[in-house]
Amino acid sequence: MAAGKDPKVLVIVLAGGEGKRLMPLTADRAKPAVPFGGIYRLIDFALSNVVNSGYRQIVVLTQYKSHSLDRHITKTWRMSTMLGGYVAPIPAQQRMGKSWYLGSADAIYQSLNTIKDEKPDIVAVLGADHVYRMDFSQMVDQHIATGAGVTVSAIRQPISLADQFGVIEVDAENPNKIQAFREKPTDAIGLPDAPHEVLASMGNYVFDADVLVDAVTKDHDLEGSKHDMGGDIVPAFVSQGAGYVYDFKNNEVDGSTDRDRGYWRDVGTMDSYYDANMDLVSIQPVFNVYNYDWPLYTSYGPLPPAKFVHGHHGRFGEALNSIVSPGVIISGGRVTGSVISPKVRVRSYSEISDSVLMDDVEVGRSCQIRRAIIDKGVVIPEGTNIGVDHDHDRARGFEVTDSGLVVIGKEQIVTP
Ligand code: ADQ
Repeated sequence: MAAGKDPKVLVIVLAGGEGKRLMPLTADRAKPAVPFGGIYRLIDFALSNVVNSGYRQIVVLTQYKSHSLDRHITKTWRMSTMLGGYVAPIPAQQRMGKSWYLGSADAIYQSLNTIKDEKPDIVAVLGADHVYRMDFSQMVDQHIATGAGVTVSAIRQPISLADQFGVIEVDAENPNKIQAFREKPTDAIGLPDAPHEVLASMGNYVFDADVLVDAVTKDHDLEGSKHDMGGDIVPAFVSQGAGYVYDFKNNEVDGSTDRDRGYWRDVGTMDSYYDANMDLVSIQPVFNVYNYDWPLYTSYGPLPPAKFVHGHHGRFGEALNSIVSPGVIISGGRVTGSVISPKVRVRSYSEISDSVLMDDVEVGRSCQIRRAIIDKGVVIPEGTNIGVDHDHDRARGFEVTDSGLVVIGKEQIVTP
């Protein structure tokens, strides 16, 4: 579209991902619905960014186990209608044709009616499963100024992770122009000025609306295409010399500090999911959830404040270097370095360290819990140890990752 006019922007959030590597957390919910940081779901970060960027026309394409995702979107984001916009979840099964989406480009193809109805100038296509703050309007401005076919936002990542990302090589003469884009390569080459890093796609794309419609329509009929944004659509633009990169390090968000500027976490694996949670609990967190200039929207129901009380024989209930959500009661137990979600109970003589406890987890007396992720509703009986002896953890059916994290699925039965 031409520069100089205020563009009409439609946002399409891709929220159909299965998130296999986050099992068991994704056993019965889509990855964007995975709880994070106590009171959030992963999709809240993308949607908060969209709303804070000033965009109000938002469709969320869902697919895989979307029940809790739909419920969360409806509960949290219905207020956007009051702001003159909408956040509309569109489940795959209600669309044309018999098949569910093949890939993310097919999801857009099947939803083309939303673009035709809305008649935007620009469509921003965003992933739904990263933790970050970003003002998308800066990327849209660059897209319009360069006249790109597609603009892809990018950030440097360690080369060891190259096979998890779309890896971008830029033109030496024009660092905004993408010379090569390879989806999840196993033989990536490091950057000239940083051999241990690559420039990774963040999975966010900006297109002129008519250009996107044309691209996914052509791709639909293309033999051999996997109908994937990163695997097929973006490389097609790059091969025509029309792919541009937006460097995330140039993004400025209201209220961000030196510490959390440029923060972006892919939480695709259990370790990265855990690390991103731990980024919230240090004394000076690398990701600052207390930035009220760029609020993070969510909802967790009408809950009372968290409470810390004496437990058995006057034992202190306490938490340190931790995030403690509403509705939590810590009576006589001790929590350190942990993320504690709504309505968790911790009882006397129990010690929880470096862990993520999701909603409604109940910890009985005298338990030891270390480096664990415990999904919703798990009841931990008196005297249980978790993360203390990994053989014992495995024997009880808990997942233990290579790095020694113990993961317990939703409502899984736990024995001491
Ligand atoms: P991946 O995350 O591996 O890589 P993908 O699984 O397609 O790619 O997920 C991208 C987004 O689309 C996620 O938000 C996911 O939930 C959603 N999604 C996937 N399939 C969908 C479908 N059929 N319908 C609706 N939504 C769907 C992508 C890019 C890489 C980039 C990384 C950054 O392909 O190039 O580097 O994101 O994490």
